[in-house]
Amino acid sequence: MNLPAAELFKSSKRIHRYPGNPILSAGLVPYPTALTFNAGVTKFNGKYVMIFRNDYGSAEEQRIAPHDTTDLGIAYSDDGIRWEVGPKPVFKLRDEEIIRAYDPRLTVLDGRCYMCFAVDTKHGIRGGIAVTDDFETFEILSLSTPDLRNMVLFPEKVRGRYMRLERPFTVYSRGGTDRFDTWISESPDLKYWGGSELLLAVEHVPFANDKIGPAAPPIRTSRGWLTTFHAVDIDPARGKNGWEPSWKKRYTAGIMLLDLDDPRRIVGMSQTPLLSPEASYEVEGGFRNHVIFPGGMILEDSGEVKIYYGAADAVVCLATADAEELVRLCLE
Ligand code: BMA
Repeated sequence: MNLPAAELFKSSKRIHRYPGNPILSAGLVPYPTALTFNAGVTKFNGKYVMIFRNDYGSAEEQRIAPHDTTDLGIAYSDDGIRWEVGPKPVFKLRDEEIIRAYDPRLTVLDGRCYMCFAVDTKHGIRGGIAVTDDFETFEILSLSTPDLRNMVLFPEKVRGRYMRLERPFTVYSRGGTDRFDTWISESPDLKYWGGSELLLAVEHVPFANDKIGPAAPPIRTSRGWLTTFHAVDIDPARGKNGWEPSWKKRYTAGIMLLDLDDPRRIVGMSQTPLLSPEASYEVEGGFRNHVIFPGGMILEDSGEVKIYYGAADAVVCLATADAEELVRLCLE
């Protein structure tokens, strides 16, 4: 399919932005914050729970100490739309070696809540997995070798194995630039990971020319594991577009369907983005404009899917769709 860019980068008609977006922004947070985005969202013990990335400090402060400015905050909701933010951040990693943890993704598995997150260290970016039962105490189960981030867990074991999608940063072997792909790995215990295989390569996504990677953790449907991914296109002609002097990338959200019994097999993938930056809160006023980054996906009993996404690296937004329609979109 060779669509002109104006057509290729349109959001799908099958997804609807919540009219009250953004659902979470700095103004709702009762402690110092500048940007609240890239949240993991799940349902746990009957409540919606969100853990969001909290970057604080002004543009100038971010430039002076870009890594001393991130922790993770928590918010709860009864309807998945109106959120109440907890009184203080719940997760922060920082020591001699570790600079910060960010971009959480939540998965409830066997009654416990697991959180994948990225960790900037002085020797590379690592992917972490922690588990919590109360959102106060988190036990870290594993930290990957660098460079790896954007890990998401499947909500069930498949053929007795825990599964995750992940995005290594293969810089040397992919030509010295961003050509990053989505991989899949398995584990007997969530600590030791192996059996890794390439799942989706960037060159197979018509709306990416830079890199791709997982977004929100997959959900089970009768036709397969439905999962979003992030896709990045870069245009050297782009310039200042946010807080930074120059930002040339655009982040869209794609969607694909993986085989239920063998998620290493892609059953179908939409050839155009599910969500592409279009709304004002996605294209202006953010830290990096033209960024959409899903971090949470919830399937309701009604068949409605709620997709939570970071917009412009500044706020958390909600979009909804019908699960069956998303499956159809992947299979067309
Ligand atoms: C990636 C990560 C994300 C962010 C995105 C766009 O590299 O840092 O947290 O949303 O860039 O800035």
